[in-house]
Parts: sequence; structure tokens; C-alpha cells
Amino acid sequence: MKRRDFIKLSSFAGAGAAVAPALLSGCSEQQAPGAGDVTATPTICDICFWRCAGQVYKEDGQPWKVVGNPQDLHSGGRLCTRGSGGLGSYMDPDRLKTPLKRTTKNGRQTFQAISWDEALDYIAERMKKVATEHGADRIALFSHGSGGAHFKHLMKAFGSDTYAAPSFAQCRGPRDVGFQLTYGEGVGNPDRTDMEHSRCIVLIGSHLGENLHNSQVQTFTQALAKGATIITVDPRFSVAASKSRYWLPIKPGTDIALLLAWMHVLIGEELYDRDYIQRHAHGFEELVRHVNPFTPEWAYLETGLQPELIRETAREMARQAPASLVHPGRHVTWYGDDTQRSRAIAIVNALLGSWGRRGGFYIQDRVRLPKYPTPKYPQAASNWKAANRGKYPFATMGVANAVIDASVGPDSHYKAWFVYGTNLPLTIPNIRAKLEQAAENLDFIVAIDILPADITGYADLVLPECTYLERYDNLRNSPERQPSLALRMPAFEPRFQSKPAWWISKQIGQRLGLDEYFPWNNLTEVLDWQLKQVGSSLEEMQRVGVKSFPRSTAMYFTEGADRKFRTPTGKIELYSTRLAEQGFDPLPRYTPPEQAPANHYRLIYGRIPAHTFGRTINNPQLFALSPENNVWINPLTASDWHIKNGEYVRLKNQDGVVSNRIRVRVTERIRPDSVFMAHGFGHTDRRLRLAYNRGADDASLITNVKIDPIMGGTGMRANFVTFVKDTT
Ligand SMILES: Nc1nc2c(c(=O)[nH]1)N[C@H]1C(S)=C(S)[C@@H](COP(=O)(O)OP(=O)(O)OC[C@H]3O[C@@H](n4cnc5c(=O)[nH]c(N)nc54)[C@H](O)[C@@H]3O)O[C@H]1N2
Ligand SMILES: Nc1nc2c(c(=O)[nH]1)N[C@H]1C(S)=C(S)[C@@H](COP(=O)(O)OP(=O)(O)OC[C@H]3O[C@@H](n4cnc5c(=O)[nH]c(N)nc54)[C@H](O)[C@@H]3O)O[C@H]1N2
Ligand code: SF4
Ligand SMILES: [Mo]
Repeated sequence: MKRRDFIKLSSFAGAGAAVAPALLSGCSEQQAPGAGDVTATPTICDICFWRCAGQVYKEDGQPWKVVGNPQDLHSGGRLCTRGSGGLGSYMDPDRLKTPLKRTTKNGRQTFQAISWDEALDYIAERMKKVATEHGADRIALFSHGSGGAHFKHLMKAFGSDTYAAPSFAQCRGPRDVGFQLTYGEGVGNPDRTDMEHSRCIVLIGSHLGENLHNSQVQTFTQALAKGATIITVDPRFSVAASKSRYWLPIKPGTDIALLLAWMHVLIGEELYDRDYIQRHAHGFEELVRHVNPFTPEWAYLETGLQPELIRETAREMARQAPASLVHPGRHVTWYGDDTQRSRAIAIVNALLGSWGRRGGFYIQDRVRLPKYPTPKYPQAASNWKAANRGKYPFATMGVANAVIDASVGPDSHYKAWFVYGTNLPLTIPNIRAKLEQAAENLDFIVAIDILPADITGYADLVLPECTYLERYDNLRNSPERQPSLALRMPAFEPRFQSKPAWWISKQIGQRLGLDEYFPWNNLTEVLDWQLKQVGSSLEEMQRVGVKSFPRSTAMYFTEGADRKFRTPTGKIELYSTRLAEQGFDPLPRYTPPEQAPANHYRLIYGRIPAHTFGRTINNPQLFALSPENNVWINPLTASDWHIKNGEYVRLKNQDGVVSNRIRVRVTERIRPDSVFMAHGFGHTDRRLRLAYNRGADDASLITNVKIDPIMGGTGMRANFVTFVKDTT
């Protein structure tokens, strides 16, 4: 037996038992909803990370519904499908109920329920042991989601400065770095696209409408209603493509060729914003020379897009500029040259003069909210850069895959992990073998989750956090159009023995002698103190939930004025001096994608409106909407393989990995050379009684991973699949 087997089945969960999804009858049978004693409690949705403010309605103390807070400009006062199903996360009967400790029973590893005191004492003891034997810096934190901030604070206070979020190296890292290199600042969260005022929007991949980042979809819809031109570049006829004037069904992986050809047209036909470029840009001459060979005719051979279509779309972008933007995308770790693609997107936007302009990209602002005073953190002996071992010089935070690499083997840099709210086995491609190896030699792994998610099977200790509807968290203070603060507070008592992240981290901190970093009894004291510094109070926020503040900066650049950008040249760097310095291509280079092996199809994946990754599949409300994913196959492909609509198949990738069974959707909406599936399905932990074994997991098929040398991102779209008829 290995030191750590992946535990799929707890000794006390009824394996595989079916649960009726209709758990949420909500209010009593006799009366209409809302007829009883109704209360509303402010919250911030945590079903994804857009963080819309909402109100939780209870009737006679019973859960009724969660809806948007009308005062919240950040969300347009509305929640999306998933956010409206938030009660399902609270009500889920499969939630983690007590702290769990790995133990061996009759020669088999399993989890045993233990008390909070036992769990917290154990963790503090193990942390001290690692600190004594190796150094406090040898503990890494993986985190996604608001509660992670409390663990980040704990880790820093303890002397560890390794923090990695898959939302960087598996998601938006390349675009943040690409824009940072070009403009000296990133796109931000929420993305600073000024779509409500745009007259032309170009979407490269970004499948808004299926990607349901709430207010972004709303501003996109506003632009549509005002007659903006939408140009969607996607090998799939996405929902956004169906709303577009131009759909460019590009050959996957060739977007940089298209972007270079657009630059060629904008420059060659003198359609770019000459004044903007002269005033703000560095390296225009180099760019002119660089894009000279990349004609639309050249790009046609790469992308399969007609030269006239490339010219016409470039002209349309320029016609509407500067209220014209190429959306930077969000999940952009596709082909391993993603920072270069993001740079190319940034450069097209510069040629259009849209950065800092109305209808392009606005300047974000936020509330100047002071931090609650605690002592300075100790200097950690090493930080996440140690895990990168000199690679990925432009990573701006821990690269999750590099931290995992540095946790494998007896001489590994890291000796212990905290994993908060991130489901590594389904999130980082081709990672299971490494997770097992890391688990073999790490001193301990603690997982903090609300569900027995797949990652918990690798942990020594699993801590049940309460859901967002049962806890306080830090205030939302997102950089955006209109600065605002929003409060998340408990609408319900925590179910079972679950506890909030702030409480867990404080308890561990106290056991480590770090009391001075937690000089309060309850997070409410911190929130109240902070709010009072900006003229509000916890009492006020408990009433209103959201409070807007005036902007302290202009929303757009001052027309005709110079500006200093935070780049080495102080200009928008079309030619990146920083990339050149480190030996990378200073201007975006196109690398043709790998070709499919015979009878294989490129695997592409994305979102569906009803779910957020894998985190909502077991949510009874959202499961009812969409219990499994399907694979989109073009009718030509389906007929070659004699596959019928609705039939189940398995997908087999170029390395022989076979997926779970997945239902086929035969549709013209996908190119014949590709197949498409939604990410997040195919869970492997039986304790997730709804999600277990439903649908297929795209991550398991992504064994060819293209690492971006600039920032460490994991390019995931270099994989191909063929079909295995399902006989079960
Ligand atoms: N409902 C819902 N919404 C979500 C999320 C969720 O889980 N559920 N997650 C949120 C998060 S964290 C993120 S990062 C975003 C991600 O959402 P996006 O940033 O929009 O993600 P993409 O990878 O662009 O989206 C996939 C699209 O890219 C297309 N595509 C595939 N290959 C190529 C190619 O080579 N070229 C081009 N041009 N297109 C290609 C696919 O067909 C698909 O339509 O969504 C957010 N919104
Ligand atoms: N193959 C493939 N891989 C991908 C993607 C893809 O499309 N395909 N998308 C990528 C993208 S864009 C991103 S952003 C990442 C995201 O990947 P992750 O960071 O892993 O995010 P989630 O999948 O949402 O994982 C959430 C985990 O948090 C737990 N959780 C939910 N709510 C809470 C809570 O309140 N408290 C705690 N403690 N835990 C909670 C859930 O049960 C789940 O285990 O994945 C990336 N990886
Ligand atoms: S976009 Fe939807 S799921 Fe995400 S925070 Fe907003 S309401 Fe919640
Ligand atoms: Mo993401």
C-alpha cells in the first residue's frame, strides 16, 4: 500500500446512493412563496468569482431564494443562473460535515471523523515540525476564492510566501502578463472592457453567454442592443457567434496568424490611430517591419479564413475605433504561446487606440480601504519563485504546476500543502500522477473545502468550510467603473460542524503563537473597523449590503494629453523591451499548431451556463438543470464514425487515455476537425453522490500540455481524440 492512497470512498458515506435533486421545496406547502415572515440578508455570490452582490430571502426562517442586490452596479443587480442556484450549495446533503483524518482500517486507507480541536492541534503540530526541520517557507498554499485570503494571511504570518492559484497558470495569467508587458498594467478583475459603449467587439474564443460572467454578459447585450458589430473568432458556432455579424470559424490554434494579418491590414491601409500611436507607443517601426510579410493571403493558408473576410473585419474594427475592442479573453492557456497571443491582442487594441478610451478599455478605480493593522510579516526564507527555479521570469505569482513539480521527490523544496477551494486533479492538466508522487513525500496535505471534492482524496486532513451563505468574509472591493464595497454575511447558521475560513485560520494561528496577527475575536470587528475608516459601518452594510463610493480618478485618458505608462520606456510597448531583455520574442511570433494524428480530432472545451467548472455539478439545483456534459461532433465526422446523436461514446486521446462515457451531440456548430465538451464533469469521488461518474472529464484527456515559457501557463488545447463506441 502507498503511504497515501487516493481515498474515493469514506467509511460512512452511502456509496453511489441516489439523491433526489428536488431538495429545495423552500417554503411550506399551504401558502404561496413570500406570504410568511420574509427577511433578506446581504451576501456576495461565491458560485463563481465574479462576486455579484445578492440578497438571501428566508421565509419563516426557511431558505427561500437568493436574488441580485438591485443596488449593485457590479452585477447590474442580477444573479446569473448559477448564482440563483446558490441555495443548492448550502442544502447539498453531500457536504463535508466534520473534520476528517486519514487513517488505516483493516489495511485500507479511509477517513475518520475527528473533532475541530484534534484537527487544529494536529495541523499546528505538523506545521511546527516542518518549520523546525525545513523552514516555515516550505509550506505552499493553493487557493481559489475569497476565503483563501485568510489562509494567505496565516501563511505569511508563519513565514511562508508561496501562494499559487490555478486561476493564474491555468486561466488568465498569459493575458495579465501580455497586457502588463504592453501597457504596464493588466486587464483586472472584473475585466475593464467598456463594452456598454463599444461599437465593435471582437471575441477571440471568449464565449460570452456560455461563459456567464454576469455583468460582462449584460454589457455585451447592451452593445448588441445598440447595434454594435460583433466579430467572433471561434472554431465553434458559440452563442456569441450566433449574435455576431461576422463569425470567423478559425482553424484552432492559428489565432496569432489572424492577429498578425489584422495588424498588417490596419498598418498597410493606414487605418490605425496615428495620433494615439505617435503619442503613446514604443516600437511602431519595428512592428511595421515585423508584420509586413503577414498578408491576409498568408493568414488564409494558416487559419482557413478568406483574405477578404480578414480585410473587411479589420476595416470594420477601425471604422468604429476607438469604441472598438478586441476582448482579451479570460481562460487563455490554450497552446503554450498564449502570452504572445495576448500581446498580439494588446497590440491590435493599441493600433485601434482603444486602451483608456470610451468603448474600449476604461480605467478602473476602487475604494481606498485601509487594512486592519497587524504586525509586519516576517521575511520568508524563500518564496514561490523558488518553485519556478529561474523559469517563467514573467510569472507574477506562484505557478501552481511549478509548485507541484517542486513538491515531488525526496529533495523537494516543498514539504507540506494547504489546498483551499481548488480541485487540483480536475483543474491542472495531466496532474494525477504528480499529485500521487507529491502525496508520497509531502509531510502533510490539508484540504479545506465544502464538499468531498476529488482533491480531498489526496489529503491527510480535510476541513469542512461552511458555504458562503453561512459566513462573513472580507469585503468585496473590486477595481471597476464605480467603486463599491459589498458585504457577505451569514444568512444561515453553519450546517453540520462546518466553520468559516477566517475562524479556521485564526484558530491555527493561535496554536502557532501568532496571536498578534489575529488581534480580534470575530471577523466582524475587522470589517467594522475598516468600514469606519471610509465613513460607513458594519451596521450600515448589514442593512444595505452594497455601498457605492465616488471615483477618484478619470474613467478614460485625457484626449490629446501625454501619459506615462508603467513600462520601462514609459510608453505602450508594441515592441516589448522586457521580453527582448530576457531573450523572448519582443514582437508576437506565430507558431503553427501541431497537426492531428490520423482519424483524430482536436479536443476543445469551454463552459456551459448552468455550471461553474466542477464545483457546482453536485449542487442539486444546478445538477437538475444539467446533469452531464456532452461532446459536440460535426455531422461529417459522425457519419464517418457511424455515430448517432444521443449515443454514448468514450473519447480516446493521442496517448491512449480513454474517458468516461459521454453523450454525443451531432451538430453543424463545430468544425469537422474538432470536438467540444464542457469542462468540470466526470468526478471521481463517490461521496459526491450526484456528480460521481456523470459525464466525462476533459482534464483527464489533456496529457499533451504546452507550457508557456514566459509565465508558466499550461496550454491545454494541443490534444486530439478519437472515438471508442461505448458497449456498457
Ligand atoms: N457558466 C460559466 N461561466 C463561467 C465560468 C464557468 O465555469 N461557468 N468560468 C469563468 C472563468 S474562471 C473563466 S476563465 C471564463 C472562461 O471563459 P472564456 O475566457 O470565454 O474561455 P475560452 O477558453 O475563450 O472559451 C472557450 C471558447 O474558445 C473556443 N476555442 C477553442 N479553441 C479555440 C481556438 O483555437 N481559437 C479560438 N479563437 N477559439 C477557440 C471554444 O470553442 C469556446 O467557444 O468563464 C467564466 N465564466
Ligand atoms: N481541463 C480544464 N482545466 C481547467 C479549465 C478548463 O476549462 N478545462 N479551466 C481553468 C480555469 S479558467 C480555472 S479559473 C481553474 C479553476 O479551477 P479551481 O481553482 O479548481 O476552481 P473550482 O473548479 O471552482 O474548484 C473549486 C473547489 O472549491 C470548492 N469550493 C466551492 N466553494 C467553496 C467554499 O466556499 N469554500 C471552500 N473552502 N471550498 C469551496 C469546490 O468544492 C471545489 O473543490 O480551472 C482551470 N482548469
Ligand atoms: S456571475 Fe453568476 S455565479 Fe458568478 S458571482 Fe455572479 S451570480 Fe454568482
Ligand atoms: Mo478561470
